Amino acid sequence: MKFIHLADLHIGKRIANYSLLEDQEFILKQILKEAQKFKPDCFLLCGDIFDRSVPSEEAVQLYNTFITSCSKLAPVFMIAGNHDSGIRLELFNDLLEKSDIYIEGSYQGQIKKISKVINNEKVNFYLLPFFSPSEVRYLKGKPVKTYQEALEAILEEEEINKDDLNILLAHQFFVKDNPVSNSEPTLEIGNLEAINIDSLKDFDYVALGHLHNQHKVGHESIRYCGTPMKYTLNDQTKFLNLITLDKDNLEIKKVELEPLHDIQVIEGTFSELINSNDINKNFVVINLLDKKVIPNVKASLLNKFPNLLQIKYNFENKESIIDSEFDDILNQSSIELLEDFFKKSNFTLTSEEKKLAQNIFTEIEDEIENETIIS
Ligand SMILES: [Mn+2]
Repeated sequence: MKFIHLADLHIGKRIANYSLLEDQEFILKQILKEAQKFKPDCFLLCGDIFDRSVPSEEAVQLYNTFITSCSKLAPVFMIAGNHDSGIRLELFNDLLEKSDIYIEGSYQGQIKKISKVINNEKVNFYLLPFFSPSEVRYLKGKPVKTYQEALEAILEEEEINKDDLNILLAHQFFVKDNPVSNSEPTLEIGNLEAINIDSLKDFDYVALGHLHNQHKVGHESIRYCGTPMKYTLNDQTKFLNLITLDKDNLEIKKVELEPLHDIQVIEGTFSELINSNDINKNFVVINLLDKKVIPNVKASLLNKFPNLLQIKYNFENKESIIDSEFDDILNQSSIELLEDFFKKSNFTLTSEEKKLAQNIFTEIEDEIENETIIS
């Protein structure tokens, strides 16, 4: 059988204050294009479909278009991640199942199992949304404390028929060797949620979501597919995972996904950057090599880098320079500051505009003075 493994779409996510919807739409269209060529037997979506539990209208629209398009090509299996609202995600799921869209939003005390016959082979899909130990404790009535114990309690009662092809969808933090697994608890926060892969050995493929860079966990068949686009500077190049699986064979074809805008670090002096001919629409962090603070630097650089995330200076004693600049500012009159601001943005105020601004400033200053007297 053939399938496409996706996770961590985080539809509706923003970086700094920029909406990524256009970028996400661009990537999802690429995925659909590849899917049309690959002709999968199903799509697996392993959680963090949305970035927020209450997504924006635009995010819901994009989700709607994408899932509808997927379901026209093949059945869709979906679980909720820790970012999703399980209840919202699984809205109308009984009705959607009639259209071959299977969504499990929250763990109900038993893993949702859907069986299909694909290419004369019985395939069981186990849909396990993100869970916490407390939910499992409550639903199973067992004193589980860790994520590890919770998963063991969940899988204990599942009968997995090894003659069939068994695929698990999950959204947790899996590691090859988990130091927390046995008796010795550790205080390392990063490991508290970790679950080792020992209990996954009965599955032919474990489709994971949660970690954003794609990698296998111990075995080729236990994998995080990663986000379909970069969400941080540290993210690696993104690939779509086209998977062919049968009882004794696993083949993973990777197709590079081209982002609409990349995320990158750019280095240079202010004058180099501002005099470059091109407009760079990537999401950029700029390392400025200048040895002093440039006034209005962000406003100016935004003209060349409209998706500017952050500006960093690389010299020491920055504070003292900023302070002396503050002194300059304090010594200037309002109208001088305004003229300066426009000059740096390449505008010159006409004498008429200057007069108008001066009148406004005088009015405001008078008002402030009067207020001070009254109070
Ligand atoms: Mn995520």
